[in-house]
Amino acid sequence: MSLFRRSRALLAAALAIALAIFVAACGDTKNSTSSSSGGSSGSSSTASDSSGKANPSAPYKKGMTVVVMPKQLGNPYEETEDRGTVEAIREIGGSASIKGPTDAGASSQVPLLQSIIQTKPDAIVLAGNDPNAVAPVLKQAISRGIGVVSQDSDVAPDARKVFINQASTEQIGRSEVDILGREIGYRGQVAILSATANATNQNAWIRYMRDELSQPRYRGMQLVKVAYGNDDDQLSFQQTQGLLSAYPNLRGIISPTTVGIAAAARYLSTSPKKGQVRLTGLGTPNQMRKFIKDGTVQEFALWNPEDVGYLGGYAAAALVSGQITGAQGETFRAGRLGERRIGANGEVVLGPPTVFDASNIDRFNF
Ligand code: RAM
Repeated sequence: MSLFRRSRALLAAALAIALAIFVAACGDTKNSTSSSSGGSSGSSSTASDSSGKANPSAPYKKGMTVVVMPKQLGNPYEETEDRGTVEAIREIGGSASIKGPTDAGASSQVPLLQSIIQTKPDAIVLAGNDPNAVAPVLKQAISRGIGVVSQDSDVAPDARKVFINQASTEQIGRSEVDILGREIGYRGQVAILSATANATNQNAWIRYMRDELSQPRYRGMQLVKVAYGNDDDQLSFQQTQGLLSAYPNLRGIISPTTVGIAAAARYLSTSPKKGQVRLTGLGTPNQMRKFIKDGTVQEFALWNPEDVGYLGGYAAAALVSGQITGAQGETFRAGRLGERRIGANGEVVLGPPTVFDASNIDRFNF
């Protein structure tokens, strides 16, 4: 009898422990579920939903909170882009805040992301400064039910659900070389003035630039240097000066960064090499207008940064609401940009870039 009682007591204790473990496990699951889809009326599919099923007609989650992170604060391009994300989230009735580092260094976003995760937003939309440095913290965010979308500059594909690419990576890279080639008659030394050495977007474009330069049409052009201005105005200015003094025969520079091309144009505009050393790349019309007007630059390209961010905002809203999971072929509504489709590797492409020159620059204001 006493043995029986003891066994019952042991059994009860074992059951209590098992129950406690079960409840604790349920508690975790519940927390992560509610932070991603709580309040959603209808769908239970989210970015972290292992069932992977999207419900395109699910309503937007009510009271959605989104954190938008640029590569760095204070860059007019990034500010315009982030404005677009905030606008999209507001349109669907959510709220968005912008948090970012003051420099575009590889790991400058990591501590910020760590503290953002603690506040449990529904989604994080970021332009990555490095594909890998931010990956562990973003994976942690995903595992806690936070929807992660990269825009402008991608992160490792398993550290986000969707990537908003401004235009085809290949088209951007090849067309920059094509523009410069035409301007210098396909002959002479050329250099690239990039952003940081880790930037996913610039590095991807540069890979296509190198490939384009290896085509027979460019055999008279030699790429002598890839310099890095770290998306810092002063450093980009100094790097331009350095390129011109190290390569006196330099014929052209491609700067695939809005910070770099504006700084390089400012340097060239007062240099005796103005007009001789051709400069092209990716710039904002507002920053480049005066250099087009004074003849320092003939042509450069870009997309509308606000639209990149706006598309990123709608992708985040669709992800959080279970309308998409990030799988190829899924579609979502993107406000004034219409319906958009997710391509391979979770990528959504905004559209072709615009080339700006003296004939059209005054039609743009960003
Ligand atoms: C800079 C940033 C940004 C890039 C543009 C073209 O503002 O590096 O990531 O997309 O240039």
